[in-house]
Order: sequence, then structure tokens, then C-alpha cells
Amino acid sequence: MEKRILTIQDLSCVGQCSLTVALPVLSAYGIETCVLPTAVLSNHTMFSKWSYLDLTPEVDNIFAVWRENGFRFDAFLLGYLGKASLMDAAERAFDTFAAEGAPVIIDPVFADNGKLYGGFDGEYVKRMARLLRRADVILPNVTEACFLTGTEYRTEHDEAYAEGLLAALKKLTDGIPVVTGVELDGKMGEAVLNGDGSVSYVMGEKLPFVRHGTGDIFASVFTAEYLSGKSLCDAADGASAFVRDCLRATPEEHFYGTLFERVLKERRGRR
Ligand code: PXL
Repeated sequence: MEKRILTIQDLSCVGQCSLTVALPVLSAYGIETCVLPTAVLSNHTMFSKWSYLDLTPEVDNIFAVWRENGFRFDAFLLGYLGKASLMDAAERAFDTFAAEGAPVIIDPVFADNGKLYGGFDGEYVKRMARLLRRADVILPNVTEACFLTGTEYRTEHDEAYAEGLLAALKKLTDGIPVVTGVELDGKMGEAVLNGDGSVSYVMGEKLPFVRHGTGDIFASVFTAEYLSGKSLCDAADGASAFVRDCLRATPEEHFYGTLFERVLKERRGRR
């Protein structure tokens, strides 16, 4: 049967992130993609100004009708939620609308480069740490993993550091921790704590620049590939290769996101 996913994250009208990434990417993989927008922003918060409409007050209206219509989802992908009230809402969605065995994939999305994004605080991080209990797979970057576990943030990594983060994250969830943005020996990639306790590294070329929204691209491609039956490591490998292609496709002057649409189009041409 075809899979139907519910993705819960914000709609940033401009900025190539969150829902404007997840919808096209998951759909291009042939997955019916339903959305619960957590907020509507004029643009993402890495621009100097943004407007923000919190959609918490609408969630229960949406859920009431979904209940009447008997909707069920075969998987959940969570990204930027914005407020703790949306984490409560996400838990109600898992309790009410999950098809049997529906995996929950959570990208915590609240920090990067050693710092919290604008609008987040320690309380949000604590609530997120509790939400992770509900996940089958979690996808924090190194900064988020540090905030969630109270680990010192470092820009230089080694296996002991990555494995310390994975072990500390494992205390927060029964799911599989996948830490993104780990750097080892000049390469960049993911550290995965497998179900049997072993650790895998999925490493690739570290490109000399970064862009906003690449975490959202990673989470969307990872989820699509994982739901299509790939192993965690193969899904992580496919997602990081996709992100590298997006970065390579993006000219320097395009500062606020990546030209991921070109990569989607090229890949469709190849199928
Ligand atoms: O890409 C993560 C993200 C998603 N949504 C909003 C953001 C950010 C990162 O800053 O501001 C609104």
C-alpha cells in the first residue's frame, strides 16, 4: 500500500526550509505528504527580520475534523515546531492518528553552530528532550545533541566525542540516535548508534561552505529513503549525498538556502 506521512513543521514563506523543502522532497519520492503547519513565518529566522504566526490555536480544530474523517498516518516527520505547545500537539497526533507501527522521526531543530536559534530557550530544549522519548529515529546536529545532553560543544570532533553524544542521547530515547554534522579526519557525516549498540559512521566530503535548510533537506531525504526500505546507514548516506549535491548546485550569492529544486529535477530526469 502507498505510504502516507504527516510532517509537522513551520511554513516559512521564503527561505527554502521546513515545509517548502519537506513537501516537494517527500512528494518527489512518491509519498503522500500531509502537513500540520506549526507556524507561518514571513521567512526563516536567519534573515534579520521575520514575522511569526503561531498556529497552536488552530491545531485542535484540525484534529477534531481529522478524527471525524478517520485519518491515519503511516509515519511522522517532525521538524521546526517553534513552541512547546506544538510538542504537546505532536504527541496528541501520535496518540490519535498513528497507523499501526507508524515510525516517528524527529529532527529537533532548535540550534546550530553552538547556538540556539532565535526564540528558543532552555525550557524548550528540556521539553524537546522529553518529546524524543516518542521517537523511533532522532536526527539532532552536533549542537542540538550537546544542548539536549548537557555536553560541551566542540568544533573539533573525534570518535570518542561522537560516541559520548550518542550514548547520552540514547538515555533520552528508545529510538535510534543519528547525529548529523560530525567531522572526522577532514570528512563530514553522521554517527549512528545501531540497535545492537554498535556505532556506524557515514562520512563524505566536507564542502567549504554551509547553507541554511540543509538539515531539513537531510531529514526529508533520509525519511523518504528509510520509508522506502533502505537501512538507516544507507538512508543517511543517500541523504548526505543529496545535501552535498544541493550545496554544489548553489552559487555563492544565493546566501539563504540551497537550489535543492535543481537537484530534485536532475534526479527525476535520471530515473
Ligand atoms: O531550517 C531550520 C529552520 C526551520 N524553520 C525556521 C527556521 C529554521 C532555522 O533557523 O528559522 C523558521
